[in-house]
Amino acid sequence: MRVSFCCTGTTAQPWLDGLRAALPGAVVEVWSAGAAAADHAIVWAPPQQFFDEQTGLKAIFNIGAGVDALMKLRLPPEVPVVRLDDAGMSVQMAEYVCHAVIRHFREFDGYESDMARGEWSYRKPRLHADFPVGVMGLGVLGARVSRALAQFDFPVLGWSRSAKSIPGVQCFSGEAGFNDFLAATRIVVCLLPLTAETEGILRHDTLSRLQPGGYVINVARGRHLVDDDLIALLDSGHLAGAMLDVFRTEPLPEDHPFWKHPKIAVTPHTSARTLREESIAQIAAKIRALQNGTPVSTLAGVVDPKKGY
Ligand code: NDP
Ligand code: OXD
Repeated sequence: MRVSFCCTGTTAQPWLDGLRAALPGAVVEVWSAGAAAADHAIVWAPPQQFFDEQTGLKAIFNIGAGVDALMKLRLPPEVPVVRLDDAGMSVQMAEYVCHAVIRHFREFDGYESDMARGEWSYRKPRLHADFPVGVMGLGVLGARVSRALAQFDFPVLGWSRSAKSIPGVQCFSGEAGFNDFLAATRIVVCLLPLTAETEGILRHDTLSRLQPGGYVINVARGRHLVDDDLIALLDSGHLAGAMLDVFRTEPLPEDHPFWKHPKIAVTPHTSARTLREESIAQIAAKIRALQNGTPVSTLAGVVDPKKGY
């Protein structure tokens, strides 16, 4: 069995060492133009040439949860794409989002500014009931984040394509549920995949339906958000702030207004990182299962090409 590794921006050697240890007997190598045909591909942002040349693949493993960049390429038809299914990301995402929500709710950003000025001053306690948090996307990450937020007594709402039932979370679904979801939300968290349906979903007409004093946390993809609409709603006072981890262009260009906006906090696409050991263990287990004849449809994380995630 041959496994081809083609992950842009990733230091290959530790992955190769881990994959070789987890798949004894397999030839695991970094792809280069003209390489021998592989059975399985492990990819992140590969060039189109990779798929043009690798015509014998049985499965394509993406070393991230989001497959939006991959789905834009011409992929071999009928070859399953398998994304990371949690692999240690959901706890990181829960930490990030709970931090962002609590930082805003408890006004820790304000206390940091006070501290910088040497000022000892209290803010009035706020009520959880006044800060309902709405999570867009109730998949592997969104479900974990929703449950974590509910532990802190925030009213939690969730929105997904298909109907869900999560204890402690008021669930809405589909277009029919979107308006009610937005109207009941003050802090919105985006954990949707980027698809034709979700691109630009955080825009003026949707964000203006949030409760006054709304707050935006985008941890999914930069193209979910219309940047100028966010700035307009922050400047008009309808939105109180935003914490953003993902951007239309990454790294965020140095002249982008998000860097200096007083109501925006940015982090460098770090809310949930791919963890190498967990990811290798998950991918190797799936490759072994496929080699042993397990039907691909039973594996977690298989992408539906029609839905695009
Ligand atoms: P999942 O596929 O498990 O979950 C996606 C959720 O979005 C599902 O609940 C799905 O609904 C819902 N959804 C999809 N399309 C629509 C739609 N049109 N309307 C309403 N709901 C919709 O993905 P993950 O939870 O694993 O990951 C989510 C995203 O997070 C990734 O695609 C990636 O972009 C981003 N991400 C960001 C990271 C970062 O570091 N910033 C790290 C990892 C991921 P249904 O359940 O009905 O299918
Ligand atoms: C992912 C990411 O999709 O890191 O896994 O953004």
